[in-house]
Amino acid sequence: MEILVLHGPNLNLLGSREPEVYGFETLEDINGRLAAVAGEMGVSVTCFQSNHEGELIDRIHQARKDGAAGIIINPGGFTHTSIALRDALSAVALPAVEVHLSNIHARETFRHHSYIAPVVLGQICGFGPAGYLLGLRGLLFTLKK
Ligand code: CA2
Repeated sequence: MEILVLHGPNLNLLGSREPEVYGFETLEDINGRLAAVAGEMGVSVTCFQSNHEGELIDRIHQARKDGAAGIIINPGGFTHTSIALRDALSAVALPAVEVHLSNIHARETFRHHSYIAPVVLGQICGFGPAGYLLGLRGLLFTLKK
């Protein structure tokens, strides 16, 4: 079983800036651990990061054709702005989980609202990189039900 993992804008900077908010791990570290844990759980992950809304949307459209069973997405700043990303997730209709490293509800008020949350199975935030592993568990729990 194949799971698509999408990382939105600026997440390529992880590990290099703002460690007090986002920690010291790089995106490569996160993807590596996720792939290892996915392997132990008998599934595989394909990870993709983009700073461009359209590229993320294209990957979501492609997910079904690529045989993905579900999506884990950290939409980054697009969480709070992108109706287009939400429409893409809604249209492709694959089970999806929204992940954030930080607790967006404990930060600035403009981060409290997510356009994505209503079209995913659930939202995980505030657990740092472990959130992706929790998201994978949640997604697989639903897929294997
Ligand atoms: O907490 C999260 O995972 C966020 O999705 C991260 C986004 C932010 O806009 C969301 O509100 C919450 C920002 C990602 C920026 O990543 C950086 C990483 C290192 C240095 C600077 C930015």
